[in-house]
Amino acid sequence: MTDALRVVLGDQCSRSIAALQDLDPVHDVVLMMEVGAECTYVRHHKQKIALVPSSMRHFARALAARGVQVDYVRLDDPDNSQSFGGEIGRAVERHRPARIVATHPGEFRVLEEMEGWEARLGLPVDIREDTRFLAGLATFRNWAFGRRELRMEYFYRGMREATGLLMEESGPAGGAWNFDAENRKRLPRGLVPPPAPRFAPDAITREVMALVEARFPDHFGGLEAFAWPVTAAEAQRALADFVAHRLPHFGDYQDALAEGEAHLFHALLSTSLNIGLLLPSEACEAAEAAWRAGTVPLNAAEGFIRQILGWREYVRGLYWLKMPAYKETNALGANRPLPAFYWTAQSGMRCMDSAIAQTRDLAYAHHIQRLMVTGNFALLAGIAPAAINEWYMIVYADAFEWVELPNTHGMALHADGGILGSKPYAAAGAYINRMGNHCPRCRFDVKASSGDRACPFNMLYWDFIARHAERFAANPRMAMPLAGLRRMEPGKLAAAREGAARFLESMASAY
Ligand code: FAD
Ligand code: DLZ
Repeated sequence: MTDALRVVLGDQCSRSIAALQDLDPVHDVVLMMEVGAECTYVRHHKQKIALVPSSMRHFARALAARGVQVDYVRLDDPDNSQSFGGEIGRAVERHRPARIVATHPGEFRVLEEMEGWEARLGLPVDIREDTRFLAGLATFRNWAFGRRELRMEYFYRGMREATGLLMEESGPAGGAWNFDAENRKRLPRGLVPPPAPRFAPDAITREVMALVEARFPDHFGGLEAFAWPVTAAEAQRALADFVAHRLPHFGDYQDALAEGEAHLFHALLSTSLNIGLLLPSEACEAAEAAWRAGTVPLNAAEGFIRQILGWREYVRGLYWLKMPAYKETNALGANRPLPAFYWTAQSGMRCMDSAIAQTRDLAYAHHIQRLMVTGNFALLAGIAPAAINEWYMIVYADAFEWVELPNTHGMALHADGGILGSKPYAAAGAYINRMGNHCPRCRFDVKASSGDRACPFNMLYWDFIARHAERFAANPRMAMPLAGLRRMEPGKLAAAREGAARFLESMASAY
């Protein structure tokens, strides 16, 4: 008889996952389930559907090689009920376990379901904390308790102190907590980012890819460029390659945009981190070690560690603190449907179309493309948060709701009314022009804010600031844009707003 049925979900492919920590290889069975419902609750990009089951199959094979009993349900098993609920029920019938052990999932809807298993199955269900994160949920809750504002920067400083990462006896390494001011360079002409390593699909991945093409042929995106790590060993190689070749410039060009350069000096590690092939502690420690060895500058190591120890941990804490109400907020009353060009990459705006086409081909875009291009456009145009959240959940291989939602809903759309960020990341075309190289070859004129060729970002920006001027008046961090609005000659503002209205109308007709 089985003692514990130990459930490992698709984003829990880590040797150290809590559900496996006291595993008894003789009496316990590990259950892994490929289920159709997880591929279609949002219609994920094909690369994400290939990535997760392929990583699951590799992980299950590694467990079995260590003598662990693994009950693995494949997507194409004829008896597969295609849902977690159905499969856990069938597994309980097969193994008659005394108890179920699981790890806290990454999405609220899955936790709700898991919390119902005990009553439904009549068995004790132990849902353990996900110890892969550097801040436990109670730690975040305690940090947040009684604070008027939940700013990432202060959370991050506490995490630096708690972990000792980039800390000296006297305080933060280099005498400052962050070096953001050094991290806003445009990519200079002639500096070519090194190619990122590609992990060619092996037989297991190719089999999953064929299954994806057969079962989900009309999901967004292509599989041709699939090159993600699917094992812990590959993720370690990806980390080592990043630290050696791209981390040295990561800080400097963290905010840059460049046409044809999909990853610049970014790490391409979010899929490995989010599905558990790589631990956040491993990534941070590798960056710190490179700085201490003198191979990367401090602004690069700190910039990278802040993304993981700071932002990644912070958004997860916020998600679990604020869900489920968080997802329902819509502070700016945005209600437009998603424009068709988010799928077709045919908006005519060069920065948008290249971010969307790259997303379709790679299931990846770097942070500035997500935040300042597609996110900024949605914010300015007033696209409904639910529609944009769904788009981000669908299109990126690294999308899991605990990390996607705060970034999209809070950071990009300001739909949470300022819980995550003290002001909206709203920018006109000048920002995109300053940080990137799309504008000179765009059919729109980045210098114009009215007229047929005016950059839509400019018209929409002024319309956005004017539309929300009353609300923003109470926010000292919006003083500059509001002063700009007041300085604007009334005829010019009216022309920009009329242009915005025309553009929004033309966009609506494309649905
Ligand atoms: P790098 O830029 O090299 O950063 C290194 C690592 O830091 C990343 O791998 C990631 O784990 C972490 N990181 C960086 N920024 C953030 C952040 N803001 N929040 C959390 N972790 C961060 N990230 C996801 O993992 N999944 C998502 O679904 C997701 N959706 C996003 C949606 C929007 C609108 C925005 C603005 C950001 C989103 N991000 C998301 C955060 C960030 O854009 C990605 O983590 C990053 O682009 C992944 O690429 P990389 O590994 O090359 O990251
Ligand atoms: C994303 C995903 C996909 C596409 N497929 C599976 C699957 O077949 N089985 C599984 O256990 N997990 C899958 N996942 C990841 C889950 O959606 C993820 O565990 C939840 O989103 C909770 O974070």
